[in-house]
Amino acid sequence: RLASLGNANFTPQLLPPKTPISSFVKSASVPATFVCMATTQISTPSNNIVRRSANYQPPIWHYDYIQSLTSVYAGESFTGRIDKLKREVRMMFHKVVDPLEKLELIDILQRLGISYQFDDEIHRTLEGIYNVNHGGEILMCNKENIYATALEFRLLRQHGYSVPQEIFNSFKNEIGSFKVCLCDDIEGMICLYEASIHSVEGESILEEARDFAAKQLSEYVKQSKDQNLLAIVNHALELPLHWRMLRLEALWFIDVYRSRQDMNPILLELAELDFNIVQAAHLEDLKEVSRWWRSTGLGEKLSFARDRLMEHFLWAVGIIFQPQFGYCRRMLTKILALITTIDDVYDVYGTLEELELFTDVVERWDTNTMDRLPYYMKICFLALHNSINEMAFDTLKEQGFHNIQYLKKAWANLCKSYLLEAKWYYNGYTPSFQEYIENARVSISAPVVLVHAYFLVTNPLTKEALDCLEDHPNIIHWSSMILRLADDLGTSKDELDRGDVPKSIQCYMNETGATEEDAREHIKSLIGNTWKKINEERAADFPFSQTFIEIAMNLGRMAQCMYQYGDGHGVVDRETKKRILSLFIHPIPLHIGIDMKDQSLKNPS
Ligand code: 0FV
Ligand code: MN
Ligand code: MN
Ligand code: MN
Ligand code: MN
Repeated sequence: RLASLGNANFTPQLLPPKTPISSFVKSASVPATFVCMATTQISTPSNNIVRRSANYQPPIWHYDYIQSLTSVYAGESFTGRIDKLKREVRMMFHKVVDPLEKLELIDILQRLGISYQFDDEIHRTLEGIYNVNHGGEILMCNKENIYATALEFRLLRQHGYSVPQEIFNSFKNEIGSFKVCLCDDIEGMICLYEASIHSVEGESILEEARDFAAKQLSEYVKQSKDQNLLAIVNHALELPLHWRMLRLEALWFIDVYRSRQDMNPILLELAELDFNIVQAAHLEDLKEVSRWWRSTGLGEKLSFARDRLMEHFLWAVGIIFQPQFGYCRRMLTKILALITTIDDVYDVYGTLEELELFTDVVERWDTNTMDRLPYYMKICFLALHNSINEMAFDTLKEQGFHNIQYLKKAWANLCKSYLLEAKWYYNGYTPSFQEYIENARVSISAPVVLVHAYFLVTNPLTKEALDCLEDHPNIIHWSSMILRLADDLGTSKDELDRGDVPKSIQCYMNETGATEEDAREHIKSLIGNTWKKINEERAADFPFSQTFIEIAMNLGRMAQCMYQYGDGHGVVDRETKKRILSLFIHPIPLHIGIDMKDQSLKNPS
């Protein structure tokens, strides 16, 4: 059997190590066509190889351009101002007494993208609210106020507190449906909708709440004249807050917040300034990692592969944006660039025979075995080997722990899953949905990304967490699912057009007879369910840090962002280009007084 069908936590042993394909084919009980076609492919003489092409666009962000980028927000010039603004915000936490106002302050800080500066204050405040309101089953927030209840519910769940869904029961009528009168409160409906996305499987009250709120919001969209509120409602309906890429969301919200009646100029200035300072730090990361990419030569030498350094950096920023994680961001960018290159080797360029060899060399992780590879694969393998070993060296140097075994195993598993897909492709085999997804959640590379990310952000490492990491933890599993399903929604059309294995949509259609449209809806609903599993994991007892859990969630968010309008990773000159410009190239024009270094707090004019 190629894969276990029943157990979702099972990782298939795709190929016994170092088994030649002939013996693999004989020993596996697979359909006869599979065996026969595999043999045909192997005997293809290497001198008349027909290679596919993906016709990827060349990169639009060139090395010289990236190296020329600078920011006036780099360095220490604004430190004094930032510190002053931060002190003001800390004082707000002390001054505000009303619990709802406290919650709103936290919500705004999160949405503006600056809550990472106030972790302690936020934790202390939420702890206090939780103890008062949920310690003894009494809700201090007004039971008639759906807005306040939903806001409190969402913030507490976001921060790992267990708040029961039943707190929404007081908004239902005698026959158990949500009261119709609630729908006049559009802010409340938005809040209820965003709260409902934090459900776990089986929470039917929250499901009802989501459907109810979504329905009211859709009605509102049809008749509203208030353009500002309309934009906010549409934004929520398009993709809920919980699933959104943090930096883009911050940028969007800063804009919304600027024109709000109750805008607090201190919060706005801090958000704008902090955004620009973080952007300057990102630019430094980008320039450094772009020098690495150029030094590998992969972009030029492997012309069939995607040359996407800038886009990989965007992924990395989506996964972790805080300025203090620059090392992690740079290493993740390298990892993503290597993954994409190798993915194209398997999906586009390599012959099955070459792919067998490459997989074997990666499994052995041994440069002595490299000579069997064609030149383009030698370049690829040695770049991989050098880059990953260097990261392992950093961990060894900093923490005294040798992690090569974990890293190389993740890469070997990735390559084995790629190889299995290649075999399916060459044999015209369509797996069942379950069989497909067992392998595809490995082949989407999220386990590689997350295993590396674990080492990049964890210090000190613990044996408990390492054991858990080896054991295919659920959080990695579900994060991989979201990435795979979102990727399939965005990329499978082009993939099938140029020749590739059937992806989740096609496997599902093949198995159930569903139309493509229905299959896509089904995949979207699976993404929603997978988020519920992630919500459950987030509350579970873990040996992993909050940072690591956030990374796993952010990978899912980034996937939904990148594939929101199609293949934002392969196709670079549309939405992705706009996003890159606004995140990395253009600072936010500051709306405050002229002298930034002036220590007085001027209001925006
Ligand atoms: C997706 O490409 C892609 F670029 C991947 C998986 C490599 C980078 C990984 C991350 C950015 C997380 P593609 O659609 O070709 O992937 P599949 O697996 O469908 O071939
Ligand atoms: Mn927290
Ligand atoms: Mn691919
Ligand atoms: Mn692939
Ligand atoms: Mn794909």
